[in-house]
Amino acid sequence: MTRVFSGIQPTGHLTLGNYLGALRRWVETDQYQADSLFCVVDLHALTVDQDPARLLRLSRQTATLMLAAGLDPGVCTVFLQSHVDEHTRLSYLLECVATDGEMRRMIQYKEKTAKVRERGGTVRLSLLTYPVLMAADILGYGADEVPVGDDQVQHVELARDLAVRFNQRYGHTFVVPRATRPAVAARVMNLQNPASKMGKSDESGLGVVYLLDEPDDVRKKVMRAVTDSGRDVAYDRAGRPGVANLLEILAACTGGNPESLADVYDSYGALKKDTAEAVVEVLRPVQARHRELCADPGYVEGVLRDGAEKARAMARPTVDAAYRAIGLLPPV
Ligand code: AQP
Repeated sequence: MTRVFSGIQPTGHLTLGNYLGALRRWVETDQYQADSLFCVVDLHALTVDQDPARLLRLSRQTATLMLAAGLDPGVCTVFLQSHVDEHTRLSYLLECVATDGEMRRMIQYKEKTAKVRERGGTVRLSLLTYPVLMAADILGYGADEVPVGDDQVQHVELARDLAVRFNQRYGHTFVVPRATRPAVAARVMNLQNPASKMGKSDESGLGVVYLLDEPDDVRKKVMRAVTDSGRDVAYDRAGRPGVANLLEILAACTGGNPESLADVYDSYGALKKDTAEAVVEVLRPVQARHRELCADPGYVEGVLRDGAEKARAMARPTVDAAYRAIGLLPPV
């Protein structure tokens, strides 16, 4: 059976981008068709400054939302990255096959360091090495597929390169994984700035729809989305990114396709109204289930405890094999 691994960072409140680009596929397809693991990658969050109390809250909230979206611990494994030491054990071994040059070429590293420096902060070493930890997340479980949005494809490529290099140097140890992308909404853009991704650590929340936004806030954000000066509705991602983004969101929420939806609308107003309602409807059941789960925190804790135990048992043999291959004695 195909093995799937993917994760979400608890660096902010989950967004519609996380849902349409990742979470929904995990729920609707991956968990049923594959032996799958889904992880709150809390160690990755520490690559930039975090308020500890907020990080704790967001880790819990992210796990709760993953379950609220429909991940079923009866068919998949849900856990926190920091609960399974195998990730960091393997990460160090992979740092010993990765190069400084390939880390510095990562697009997200360049973008995030620029952001940190703009704010006058210092860049943490872990921001540079984070893609190696992500490679360890994936390779430790022998994942064949990693469902991600566009922004993470380069990191999965790195995981492939490291797996191939390690296997060539030390003998076959790792499965070589591949990234899989959603058919639509692989890159949901910020509603106020359609040139940049809708990200959960964006400072202006106006362009970002959060999974826990009230319906009226969703409507306001979508109705105020930046479009362009044209009048007719056309799907042109490069020339008319704002309208294309709305069409993609609508398509992803209704199961349509953005090109044919463009023919249905003759005004931006009508497109925005239908997009807002479609998003509200997609979020409604997730929010209802989230409320139920918040009333039962013991259940979420239990899922994470069992998930970590299962994940540890799955990763341990591969990480021990990597120890032996590279010349270290695995712990007894
Ligand atoms: N806008 C998006 N469109 C489609 N997919 C997206 N993903 C994230 N944003 C979009 C996918 O969601 C999964 C988990 O994302 P993450 O936690 O690794 O990254 P993030 O939400 O982008 O969080 P950051 O890095 O904390 O936020 P920013 O970028 O604001 O700094 C991944 O599969 C990702 O592709």
